[in-house]
Amino acid sequence: MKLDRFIRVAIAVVIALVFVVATGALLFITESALNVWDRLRAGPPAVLYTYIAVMVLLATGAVWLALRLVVKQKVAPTKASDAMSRSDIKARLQQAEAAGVDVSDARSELRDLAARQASGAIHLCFFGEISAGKSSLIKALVPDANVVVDVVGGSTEDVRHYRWRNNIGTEILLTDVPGTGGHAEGLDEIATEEAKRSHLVLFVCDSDLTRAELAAIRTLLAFDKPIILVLNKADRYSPDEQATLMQKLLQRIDDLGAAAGRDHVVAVSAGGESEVIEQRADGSEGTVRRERAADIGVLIVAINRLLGDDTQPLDARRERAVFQITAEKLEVAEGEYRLQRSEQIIRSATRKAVVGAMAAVSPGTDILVQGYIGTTMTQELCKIYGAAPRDLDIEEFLSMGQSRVGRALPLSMAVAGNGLKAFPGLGTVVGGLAHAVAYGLIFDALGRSLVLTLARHGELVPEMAARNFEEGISEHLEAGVRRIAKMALEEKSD
Ligand SMILES: Nc1nc2c(ncn2[C@@H]2O[C@H](COP(=O)(O)OP(=O)(O)OP(=O)(O)O)[C@@H](O)[C@H]2O)c(=O)[nH]1
Ligand SMILES: [Mg+2]
Repeated sequence: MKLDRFIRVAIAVVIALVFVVATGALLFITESALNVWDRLRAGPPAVLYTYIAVMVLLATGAVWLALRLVVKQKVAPTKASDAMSRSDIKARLQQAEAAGVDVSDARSELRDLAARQASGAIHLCFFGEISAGKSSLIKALVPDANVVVDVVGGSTEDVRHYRWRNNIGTEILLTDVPGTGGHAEGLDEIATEEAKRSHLVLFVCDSDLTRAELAAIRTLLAFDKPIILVLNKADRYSPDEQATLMQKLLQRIDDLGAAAGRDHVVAVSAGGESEVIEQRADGSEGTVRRERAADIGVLIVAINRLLGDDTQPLDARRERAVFQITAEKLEVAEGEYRLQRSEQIIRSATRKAVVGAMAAVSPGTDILVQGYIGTTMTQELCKIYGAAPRDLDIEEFLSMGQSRVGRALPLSMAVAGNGLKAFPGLGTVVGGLAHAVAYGLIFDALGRSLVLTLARHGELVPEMAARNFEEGISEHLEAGVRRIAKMALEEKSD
């Protein structure tokens, strides 16, 4: 009780003291300020204004410094899905190219678009699962074309264009692409990309839509593609079955948010030939080829309606879709570039850590916090990923990492010692060398866990990066040991 009272009195005394000091300071500052103000007003105005300007500059500088230290600067990443204008995409390409990113894929996409726009042709892409009858439909529209049609799925293996003119003489290119869902690798991507580049997609199916088909339609809609859903092989269904199926298809694409009018879902028969087994008059059996009648009138009407007289809006939509593809390609290239550059940065930091540890007579364990290598590596990696962390965050991350290094060092030493044994002719491993490899391994693991965090979150979240470092350390140590042991031996022999 007595102690409590004593503390209260002490606090009261401190408050009184603070009050006296604060009042004194306030009086002092006010007096000095008024003094200076009076003198300035008495003097020439130029001095007054210069004085004010200097004060404003100093205050701005102080605020800027404080903000830089405390406030996170978040660089908003540009997403490929954001709508982009031609100048946006060109600016992004130039910027990326200047940074050293390989933008050739993205550029060739824009070159292709320019060539297509110059030709003025409208591209209609027949897209769908294998054997749905895409090539057959093209053959029905352009009977003279040399289109490959086969009962065996996967007959179309590349992208081909066929010329067709509609009733008002519009120059149209019908694009046949490989069917999706086949076994050949990479064909689905080729087909999907080509569909995204077209003005209009004729999504061909031959029954109710599967989960994969629904997903494909969703992808195309994300690129703002106008779609006509074509139910082919209608000859295989009775009128009742066909009506039920059409109702279902209309509902499905309505659910997906696509235009689901009568013009957007049509039932057709591509025709073509089929082989049937027939019994001859003498009782023997034989295969004969039968022509199937084509019935694609509704498809032609739907295409003509959708194209309309003015193809300008379709052109604009196609252009935006291609910009989106370009941006996605650029993002992939940027991702590869980042990985490559991060690898270089981590290697260089690791090498410095190895060299530093070998030079030290007895290397300390506080290498992460004291050394500049950790700070520089963190800053450089953040820059590559467009993150601008506060200095405080970098410090926090390194000191959190440091506390984990203490625990990881014995493991790291053991892995390093083991790794060095793999190099013949070394004899008994020198302690200093094992130490150097152990430090190198720690930097390597630190860099890799940081890259993981940056790639996932786009910014340096100290706790998360430190946790990634802790969780991934044993895996990273094992993965890097041969490389870093070799690096240390090279340095030693230099
Ligand atoms: N019954 C019936 N069969 C059809 C119809 N259209 C196409 N077929 C048959 O379906 C099979 C596949 O036709 P394709 O035109 O090669 O199909 P595709 O979609 O181009 O196939 P891939 O190029 O392999 O993806 C062939 O045996 C065609 O004869 C149709 O309207 N009715
Ligand atoms: Mg085909």
